[in-house]
Amino acid sequence: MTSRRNFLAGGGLALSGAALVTKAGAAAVPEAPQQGSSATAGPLAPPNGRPYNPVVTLNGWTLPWRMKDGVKEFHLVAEPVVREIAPGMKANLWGYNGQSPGPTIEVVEGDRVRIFVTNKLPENTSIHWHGQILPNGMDGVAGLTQPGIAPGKTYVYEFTARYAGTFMYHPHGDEMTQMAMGMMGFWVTHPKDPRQHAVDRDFVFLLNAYDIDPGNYTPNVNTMLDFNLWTINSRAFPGIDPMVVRKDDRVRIRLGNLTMTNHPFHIHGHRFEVAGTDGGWIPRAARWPEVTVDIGVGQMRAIEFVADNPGDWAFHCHKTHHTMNAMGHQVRTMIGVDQKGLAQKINDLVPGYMAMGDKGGSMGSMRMALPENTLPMMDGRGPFGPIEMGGMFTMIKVREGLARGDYRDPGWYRHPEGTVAREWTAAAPDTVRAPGQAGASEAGAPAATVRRGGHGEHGGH
Ligand SMILES: [Cu+2]
Repeated sequence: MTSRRNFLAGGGLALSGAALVTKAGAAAVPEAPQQGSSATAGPLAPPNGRPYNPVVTLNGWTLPWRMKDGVKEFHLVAEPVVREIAPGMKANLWGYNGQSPGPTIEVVEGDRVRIFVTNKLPENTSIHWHGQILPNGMDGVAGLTQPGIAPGKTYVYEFTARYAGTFMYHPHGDEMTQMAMGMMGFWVTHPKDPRQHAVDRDFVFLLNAYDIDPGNYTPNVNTMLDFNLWTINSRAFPGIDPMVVRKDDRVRIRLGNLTMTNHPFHIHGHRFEVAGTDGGWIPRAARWPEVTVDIGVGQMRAIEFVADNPGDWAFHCHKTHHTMNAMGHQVRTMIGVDQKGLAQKINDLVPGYMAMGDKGGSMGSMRMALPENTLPMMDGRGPFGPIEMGGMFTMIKVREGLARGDYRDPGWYRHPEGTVAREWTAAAPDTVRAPGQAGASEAGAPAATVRRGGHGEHGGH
């Protein structure tokens, strides 16, 4: 309980699971708990029902339920929310129960589940339970299996969670708009036997993306591919918490992709196995090792590894534009272009103009005033300077001796003596061409490598 209290200190969880039961026990519709904090809430130990090993939602939380006549009752409220994407930028989104994404729903295989959905949006909505095998009329496709839920109305969905696995929920009503505005959530159905697939730490998050021009607060919902904020649970690094794990913990990370492109997620310092797909768990003998897993549009993946290598390890989408925050994609490449005079002239017309780097875009050398409500392309600071990734990036912090259930940020890794890459200060040897390579001079001296005063210098011949 101590670690859970630590998590919620400063958080905005209005109701605990216990309060939910006592306050709303007699009401027809259970109360809808709200979450205002974007901190990672600790695992929600199940207060009743079958036992399971709870997950941790990165920069999110799990929705409490009440048990009524053997049925798990949840209440989701679709509503406008304000989500801080990262310190310095907020977005007007649509979500559930105070946040986007909505809270994670956790149930156990075989559970009877009843979900009340209240619509506080200005237009019709519905909820599709992505990946669940359920009666057709509970599938949540507006117009096909039910009428849209009109503003102010509450609908109820009821089905049995039949298969253990990793799932999502999202609207199938004006979905282009509603998903671009952040309407989505994670769903985990745990196995009946909590010893099955048991891990020490089980993280979940959704991949999502927004297009919000600097100075604006509302996403452009017509954008199809050229998003400028690639996010994990509607957070961009450095707004994303690290995944803290104890050395030798068995770790699971479950990811769902509700963007309009694929995301190849890459881990540093560890190999993992792809353990679960959209269809459920992969038998042990059929799992395959990877250091990158591609998560296609609309897909879910669960990866597992033993965190046996201490350190602060990057975990990120490998599309290089996806580890940037708000960036313009129409900027011309200026590498190698001398802009000295040009920047001065433009500065006379546009005060504060910064020429794009003629040596590359490394942020260490680029600082400029930002417009209101946007993020620098890369903004995190590490122990060695600016961290040159943003967006869909976070870290896995592997440490010895953490307590079970302790997810507090342990600070930066302290490297053992002699284990950090360092500057080489002794003389470097001359560059030598590979033998037989075209362009090598007859004398065998390097032809393309210009050394001052050496054979290749032009002057004096
Ligand atoms: Cu990506």
